[in-house]
This record gives sequence, C-alpha cells and structure tokens, in this order.
Amino acid sequence: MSEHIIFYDIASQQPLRTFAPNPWKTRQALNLKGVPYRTEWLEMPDIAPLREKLGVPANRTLPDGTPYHTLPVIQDLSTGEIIGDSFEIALYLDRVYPERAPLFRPLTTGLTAAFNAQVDGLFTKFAVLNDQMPITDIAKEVFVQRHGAKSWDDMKFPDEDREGLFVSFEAALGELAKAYKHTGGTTDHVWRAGGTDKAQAQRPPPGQEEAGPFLDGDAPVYSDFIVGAWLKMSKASLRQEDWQRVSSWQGGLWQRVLDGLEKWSEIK
Ligand SMILES: N[C@@H](CCC(=O)N[C@@H](CS)C(=O)NCC(=O)O)C(=O)O
Repeated sequence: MSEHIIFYDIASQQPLRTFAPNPWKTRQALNLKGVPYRTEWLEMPDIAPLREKLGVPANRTLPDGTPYHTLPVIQDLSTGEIIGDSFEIALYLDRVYPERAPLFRPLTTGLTAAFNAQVDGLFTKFAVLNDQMPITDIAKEVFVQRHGAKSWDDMKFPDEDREGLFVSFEAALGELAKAYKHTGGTTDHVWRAGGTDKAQAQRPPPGQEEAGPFLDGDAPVYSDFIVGAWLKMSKASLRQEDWQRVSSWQGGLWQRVLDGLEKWSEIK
C-alpha cells in the first residue's frame, strides 16, 4: 500500500490529546486494521468548511432541525474515498481491507449499530458530568453560541446535582456491564451492591467474577471500541477523582476494558 489515510479529529487544548468519542472509535478501528494513516487536527469551526470542500454532507441535526457537520472524516488516498461517519468508516475499512483483522464478525452489523446507539445514548445522558473536557477556547465559544448561553461557565452543571447523577451513572454502567458478564446472566445482583440477601447469595463463586476486557472472545471488535471510545472521553473529561470512582465501579471493569484496548489506542 503506497498511500495512506488522512484521519480528521477535533483538536484539544495543548498538550494535544484526543477526547471526542466518535473519532476515538475510528482511531481504534484504524489501529486494529493497521492501515497507514495520519491525523489532522481541526478546530470546530473548521469542520464544516472541510466537509463542504470534500463534498461530505452534514450528518447531525440540532434540535431545531439545523444540520451540522461533525468528525470523524477519513480520506483514503489509495482509493479516493471520503467517509464522514464513524460507523460508515468501520464498515468501509472491513470492506476495503478484508485481509486485515475484522471489525465486525459475520452478520453483526445490525446488532453493532443498535449497540452503538445504546452506548452513545447512555454516555450522552451523563455528559454534563464531564466538566474537565479539554476542548479549546474556540470550541467552547461554539457550544456557548449553540446553546444561547452567556458564557462557558454559565453552562456548568450545578455541583449540588452531580452526586445524584453519579448514582444513576453507576446504575446505567451496571446495566452495560452485564454485556461483559455472560456467566452471571442478566440478573441485577451481579452488579448491584444492594439487593436482597437471597439475591446476593446467588453471586457466582470467587474466581468466576471477573469480566472483560472484551465483549466476546480474546480479540476486540468494533463494539469494544465503541465502549472504549466513551471511556476515553470520560477519563479525559471527568474530574480526576470522579474518573477514579467510575473506573472502580463494577469491580474495576472499566479500567480493565481500557487496559485491554491500550494496544489499539496509539495517537498517530
Ligand atoms: N454520527 C456521527 C456523529 C459524529 C459526532 O457527533 N462527532 C462529534 C464529536 S464526537 C462532533 O464532531 N461534534 C462537532 C460539533 O458538535 O460541532 C459519527 O458517528 O461519526
């Protein structure tokens, strides 16, 4: 392969570190495939001009119906193809580079799309907790204008409401954790600290409790990268002590998932 892929991601504050979840899905997918690529970092106001220049239509809409442009985008210089949606990119990579490790196991596209929507919805619900997101001042201004707020600080989620949201976040991640824990079935007692004595007594024997780091088998697939992407976002964007908390939930599963995906997390 003589040419490479250009991968467009959202610039962060310095030092440069990536935090946006959808580009993270693509970065891990590109790393698994091992296709040569380089990253171009864009400020948020530069996303629309780039996509318009490349001829990629907007793929998201604001609540009032106004379309807006997002990343990731990839431009594959060896095929001339340009793709502007993370899920489409993953499908494209399996189609064009079938000889490399698969992102999708056979006939799992629909299931993975449903899982993608579920995981996006789960983490988006708690995104207001991410008040350390390393976005640039220019990006902050975009959000302030979009939400008609007075300032970035004005958009901050009230400290007194954070605790309640963390309780719901833990329960929501407990539901997601069941996908990693096949031997415990889908019963609540496996992941919930509380519950009746009878339910607690059903815990699996010690030694069989550890779940992860991958959803199925010994190698990651795209679904693993979907969860990994949001965990990366959480780690980069939560207060440090809050990330410590999240990474200890469900028996430390989320830190194990991130550790398991480390090999495909290089920023190039
Ligand atoms: N369905 C799109 C969603 C992409 C998306 O929402 N990207 C976010 C970053 S994670 C973005 O570029 N946001 C720009 C903005 O909010 O203006 C995909 O999966 O690629």
